[in-house]
This record gives sequence, structure tokens and C-alpha cells, in this order.
Amino acid sequence: MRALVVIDMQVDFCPGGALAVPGGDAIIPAINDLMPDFDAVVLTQDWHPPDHSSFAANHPAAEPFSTVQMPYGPQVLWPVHCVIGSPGAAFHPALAVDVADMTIRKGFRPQVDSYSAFFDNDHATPTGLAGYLRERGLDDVTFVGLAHDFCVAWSAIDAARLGFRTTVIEDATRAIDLDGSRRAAQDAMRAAGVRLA
Ligand code: VGL
Ligand code: ZN
Repeated sequence: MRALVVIDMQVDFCPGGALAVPGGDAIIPAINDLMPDFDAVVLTQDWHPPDHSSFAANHPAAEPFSTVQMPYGPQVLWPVHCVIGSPGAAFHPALAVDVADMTIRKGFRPQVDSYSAFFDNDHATPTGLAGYLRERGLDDVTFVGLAHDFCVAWSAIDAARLGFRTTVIEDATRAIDLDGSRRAAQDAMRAAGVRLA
């Protein structure tokens, strides 16, 4: 049984948004077309409180896109984005959200970010997605959405490590590409056993 997991197709990650991924909205028609081919469709939604520790604005004198050490490891500091309940946190209006069976929200704990759809960035606190997929017999998971080199890559690597047959459809993702992060993410996904289609 096959699940399509659509990562963070939200207003703030599309052109004009607070943390826009170049061409982020261009993949929406392809994602909508893929949805009927799967046994289940899951959406993820980046969902941060205003005091979230991943926001540069909450670190005195820190610039957006710089990196700091958190108790759980290095963390890129982002512009304020996807604030709970804000227009930027909404799904892009062109996304076929009605087809989805499930929405997983992530990043709502102030002290830890959550790139992966499965775990917070401490790699320990689960979102519940693995249990949902297993309980429904969804052993084959395909990822699309934003951003290729952060939330899509971290989700796909965790899925492969958790034992799911894992595919990323690269044409239906777009990258932030910070300091070569796109290439590094591709290498890490391949090393983890993710199929790049
Ligand atoms: C993401 C940076 C911060 C993503 C989310 O969806 O890839 N990137 N929050
Ligand atoms: Zn975020």
C-alpha cells in the first residue's frame, strides 16, 4: 500500500512568502495530479509558535540563515515563517487539500525545530506519522513538496531508516539550496537508501 506525503506546501514557502523557495508553487499541479495514484495522501504543515527558537528574530543579533548550536545539534536560523494560524501557515490555495486523509503538524514546540515529518530535530520526539502509516499498512512512501534539501530530505531519510520503501519525486520538489545543501541532501538520501525518481 502506497502513501504520498506532501511536505509543507504552504504560502510562506512559495514565491511571495516569508521563506520562499524558488519556484515552490510551480510543483503544485504535478502534486495534485499524483494524489489519485496513491492509497493515501498525507499533508504536513510547518506550524510554529511566535517564540519559536528556529526564528533568527528570537536570537539577539543573529542573522537569518546563520547557524547556531542547540542542545540537539546545529540549527539554521530562519526568517519568521509559518506562524500558527497566520495566513503564511495556510496551505497554498491551489493545493488539492480535500483529497488528503491526514495532516501532520510539526515544529510547534518552542525549543526544538522539526524538519522531518517523523521526528523533531532531536531525532527522538515522534510526530506519530510512522504509527499512522504502519497501522494503515502503508509500507511504501513517496515524498514531494518543500523544501527538497530540508524537510523533504530529512523526512525521506527517516522513512528509509524506519524501514519504509521510500521514494522522492525530484520534479515535484524544489530546494532552498543554502551552501550546497541541495547536493548534500541528495547524497545523504542516496546513502540512506532513498530512491530518487
Ligand atoms: C522548512 C526551513 C524551516 C522546510 C521548514 O519545510 O523545508 N525549512 N522550516
Ligand atoms: Zn519551519
